[in-house]
Amino acid sequence: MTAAESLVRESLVRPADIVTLQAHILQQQARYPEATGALSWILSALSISAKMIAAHVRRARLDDVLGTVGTQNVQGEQQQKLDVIANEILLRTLGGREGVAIVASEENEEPVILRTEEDAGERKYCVLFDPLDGSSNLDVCGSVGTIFSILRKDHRSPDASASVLQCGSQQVAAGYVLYGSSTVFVLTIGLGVDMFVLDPNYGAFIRVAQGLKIPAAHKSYSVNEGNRRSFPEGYQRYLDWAQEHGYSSRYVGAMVADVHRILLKGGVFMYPPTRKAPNGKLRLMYEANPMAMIVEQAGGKGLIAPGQRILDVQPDDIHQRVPVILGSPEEVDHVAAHLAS
Ligand code: AHM
Ligand code: MG
Repeated sequence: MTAAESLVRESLVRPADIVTLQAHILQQQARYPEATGALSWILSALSISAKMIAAHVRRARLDDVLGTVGTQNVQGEQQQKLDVIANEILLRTLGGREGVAIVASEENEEPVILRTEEDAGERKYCVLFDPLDGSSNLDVCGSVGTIFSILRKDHRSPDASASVLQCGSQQVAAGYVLYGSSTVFVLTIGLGVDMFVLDPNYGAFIRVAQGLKIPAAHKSYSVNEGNRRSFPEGYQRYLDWAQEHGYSSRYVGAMVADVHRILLKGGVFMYPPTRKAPNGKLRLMYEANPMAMIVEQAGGKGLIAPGQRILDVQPDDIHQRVPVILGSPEEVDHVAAHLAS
C-alpha cells in the first residue's frame, strides 16, 4: 500500500468515531425497544435550544441584550434580558414537542401546562429548567449555563404543581449546557454521563466523552467565601481544615461552570446556609437535583447535610431552596465529617 493509499484508508476509518448528540440519543433509544421516542424528541428540543441560546450569549453585547429588564422573577431577583430570551427559547422549542406535558422554569412562578389530555398509552414528561444560570456573569463575559431536569408526569396528581413535586431520584434524565470558551452539553439518562461539544463550523454537538467518572478526590473547594462568617460552624471548621491541608479555592459564581470543573478535575462545590438565606441559595428542582444526578451518575456524591442525599429530598415547592454539597466522593465526605463533628 502506498503512503497516499494508507492516508485515505486512515481518513476513511476516522469518521466512524464521530457521534453527534442526535445520533447518541437515537443509539440510547434503540436500547429500549419499548421507547416511544418522546424523550428523544425532548432531548433534541433541548439541543436546539442550547444552540440558539449559545448564539445569543455570544452576541449579547453586540445585540445590546446585556443588563436587566427592570423586572424581578419569582425569587425577587432582577431578570437579565438574556434570562428572559433564554426562557422564551426553551418554552417555544419544548412547546412543540408532543411528549411535554408541563414545563417549570426558574423564571415562571407557576409551572406552565402545555398539554392536559393524556393520549392513551403515551408517556408524558415534565421538563424543569434554569434557562440561564449565573446570568450576572454575562456582563463581564463570564461563563453561564442552562440546567434541566426531566421527570415522568405523575398521572395521579391533581394539579400541575403537584405532579412535578417529585424527588430527584425520580428524574429520567438531567443535564446542563455550559456556555464557556466552548459550548458543552453534559447529559445523563441514568446510564452514566456523556459529554458533547458544539462544533461551531457545523452547528452540531459532537460526543467527546462517554461514561465520565469524577476523580475520587482533589484538593479544591468551590464556595462563596465572602459569606464565610455567616456559614454554620461546621463549614467554617471544614474551611480551616482544608486551608491547613493545602487546598485551593476556585469559584466562578456560576454553578454550571463550577460543577463542570469539579466533574472533570475533582473537588467539592458548596452553597451552604447563610444567615440571610437559611436554606442556601440554590433551587432544589432545577439546580441541585439535576446536578446531583449527574455527579452521582459520574460516581460522586450530592448532599444537603451529612447522610442526607439531595436526590432524596421530597419537594414541597417548585422553587424551594436547599443547601448543596456535591463533588468527588472523598471531598464530600470531608465536608460531611466536619459538619457532623
Ligand atoms: P441564578 O440562578 O439567579 O443565576 O443564581 C444561581 C447562581 C449559581 O450559578 C451560583 O452558584 C450562585 O448563584 C452564586 O451565588 P453567589 O453570588 O451568592 O455566590
Ligand atoms: Mg440558577
